[in-house]
Amino acid sequence: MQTVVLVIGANGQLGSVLTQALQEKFGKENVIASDLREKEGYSGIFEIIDATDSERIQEIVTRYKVTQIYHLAAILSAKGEEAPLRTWDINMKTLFNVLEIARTNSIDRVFYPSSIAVFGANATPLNTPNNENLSPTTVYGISKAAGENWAQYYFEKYGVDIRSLRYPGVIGYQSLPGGGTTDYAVDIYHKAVQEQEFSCFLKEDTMLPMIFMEDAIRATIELMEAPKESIKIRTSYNLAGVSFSPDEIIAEIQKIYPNFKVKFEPDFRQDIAASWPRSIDDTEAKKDWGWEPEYTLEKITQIMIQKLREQYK
Ligand code: AKB
Repeated sequence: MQTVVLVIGANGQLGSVLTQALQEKFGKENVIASDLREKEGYSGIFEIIDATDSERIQEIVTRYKVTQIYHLAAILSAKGEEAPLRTWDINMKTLFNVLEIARTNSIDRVFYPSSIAVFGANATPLNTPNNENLSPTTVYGISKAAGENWAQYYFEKYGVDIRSLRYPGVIGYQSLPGGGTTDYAVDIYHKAVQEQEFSCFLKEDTMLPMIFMEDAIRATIELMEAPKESIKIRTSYNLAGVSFSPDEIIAEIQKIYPNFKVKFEPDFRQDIAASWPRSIDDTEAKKDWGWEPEYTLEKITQIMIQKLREQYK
């Protein structure tokens, strides 16, 4: 059977790059990108979908005979705190719509992104294990922790083949993040390349788990390609790339831009970051489906600066 993929939230930081990778894999005619607004200059099939509207998702699933859904739409950690109940409503309603459509349409596979935000201050801060207790401190984290359990429920009760990763902060030159606590680690490169001072909303020694976009995309596709029997965890897999603090990323950038200046102005996002692990243990992902990250902070920095220089030329 032909794989036809629907990506919900295709305009986002991860969605825009993942959609392109899926087009390369399955062909442009088999990938339906969707979001609240059409993306200018997008090449391929695009449908406007508000994922809180299940009839609209159903219409698109039926029209294109969709076999896989990547549900990427969500309000992230920092933005979510501005309107907690609305964030809960949107994050959960969109997930339930996707789960129900997957169940009633016998969708082959669903991808649901989780996050390091499911962990809270009670978790082991270094090398946090996959089966650590979840005590999230943000509404985004609470919605992801609940979502992981619902994913497992739909798998066990209805056999919906839903797979999930707990992403760390994703760093890429292709797209901009929005509304997250890890966003500084992308913004900082844009400022460095424009030779401007950067104002950092985290303290200099706040270490967080991060991953380069290429690794994040490859992990997602490898997880979705893995044979069903090898997926042993049906809540979500810890996914690690690198861990670093603002001090460490600045030191790497200053190897290329020695005069790069940063001032520290921690805000409410510092408290969120302080409640998250400093590094996470992804042994289960390595063991079950062969995950192996490739990119170090040094390599990420070199590529980010080279690619952004081309963009700002
Ligand atoms: C955020 O900072 O909210 C996200 C995430 C780690 O899930 N990037």
